[in-house]
Amino acid sequence: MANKIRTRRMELTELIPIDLDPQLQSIRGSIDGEMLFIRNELHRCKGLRKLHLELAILGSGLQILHCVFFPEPTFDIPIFGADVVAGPLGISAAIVDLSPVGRDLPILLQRKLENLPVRNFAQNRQLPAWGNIFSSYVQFIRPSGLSEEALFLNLVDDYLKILVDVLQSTHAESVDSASTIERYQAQFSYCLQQKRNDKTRSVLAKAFNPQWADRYIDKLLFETPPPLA
Ligand code: BLA
Repeated sequence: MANKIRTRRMELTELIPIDLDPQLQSIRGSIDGEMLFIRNELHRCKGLRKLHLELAILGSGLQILHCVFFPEPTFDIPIFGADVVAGPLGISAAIVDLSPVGRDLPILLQRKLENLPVRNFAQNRQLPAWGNIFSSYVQFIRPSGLSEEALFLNLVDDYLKILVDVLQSTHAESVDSASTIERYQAQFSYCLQQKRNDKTRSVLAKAFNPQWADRYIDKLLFETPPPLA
């Protein structure tokens, strides 16, 4: 999945890496003899202010892929988000969405999503209360077997392709327009809601410590967007 994301990422216009504190690029540790490893990739491109891909191995065989592409608030572009959590018994959670930053997703984008092949998964999972930030096109599942894992991977790739396509035909609006401000606020509340996911915090707090977990979530995973220039 990381390679699929990287391949689509290369199609983006003016993609450049964002400087990241080397201490956060690659994080290694070990607790009770268990290896911990986090690798972060951070970029920006035309229309997206922060593309974050994170791969983590956090003790007890927990493997996580976390990916969020945050748009520039001046662009009418949704937030791409994906998270896959795998334990020793396989993947327990796989989620992907293009989340709205306005009242709804742009019509053109909705049409493209509706034209995708329907994928049915055997086990749909229920979103937690903070998940009201996601669109009606969110897919949150526990994949059953390799064929559903492949199906989910194709779905992620389709969502990314739609994002790349829509970016090519979207132009920046003025920084002080009402819709830019609305999109900024929506992104702000997306970050606040994601921070209410106690599962992320507790895994990081256990692997490192609670203060480290809070700082990591606040400063890297879901840092609120910088003020509009
Ligand atoms: C759930 N996220 C989880 C779970 C863990 C993490 C352990 C529980 C797995 C399960 O219920 O089967 C942990 N996720 C992490 C950690 C990181 C991470 C440690 O990304 C990063 C280091 N979470 C996101 C993003 C989305 C997201 C971008 O970071 C969605 C776009 C969703 N994760 C998400 C949801 C759940 C989850 C909806 C289920 C929460 C619940 O059921 O309460």
